[in-house]
Amino acid sequence: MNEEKILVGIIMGSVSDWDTMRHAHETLEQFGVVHECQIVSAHRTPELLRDYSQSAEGRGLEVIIAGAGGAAHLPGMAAAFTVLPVLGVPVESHALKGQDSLLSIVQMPGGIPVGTLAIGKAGAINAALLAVAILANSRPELRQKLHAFRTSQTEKVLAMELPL
Ligand code: RP5
Repeated sequence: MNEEKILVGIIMGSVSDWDTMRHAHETLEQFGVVHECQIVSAHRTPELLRDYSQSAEGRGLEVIIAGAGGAAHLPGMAAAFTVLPVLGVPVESHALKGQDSLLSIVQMPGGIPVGTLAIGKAGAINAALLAVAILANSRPELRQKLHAFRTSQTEKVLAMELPL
């Protein structure tokens, strides 16, 4: 892509979420999507969360990916402050293996949507792929890259051999 403006914001509640959320970052890198990564905690930096989410649209962001663990309010609160699409990634918690994160993120009351992905690495990768798909609606070169990505995945699976 030739665009230099930041299109996607990846936010997470703690540095401890990075091991999961870096997969969203790496996937966006793979597609050449300009993005930013930042720690924004719903519980510990609520004002920052409000400022970040309220200013995102004006700054030109088109998608927010928010990852959090435990009582994971971050994606829902971000969505409360913006009409941009918010994709929520439940980070795997120690106590409940991320099921608490998943349930905190997924069960939004009707009216404020959060697109909830799978727990952990798969969710982070798919959040980025969904962000690319959203951006690709108005960017043919990104659409092309998505087609190429799918083709390459298909070829890899067709080339797989079982260790018999
Ligand atoms: C949440 O609490 C974060 O998203 C993180 O997943 C979890 C634990 O945070 P730390 O105690 O590791 O900072 O706010």
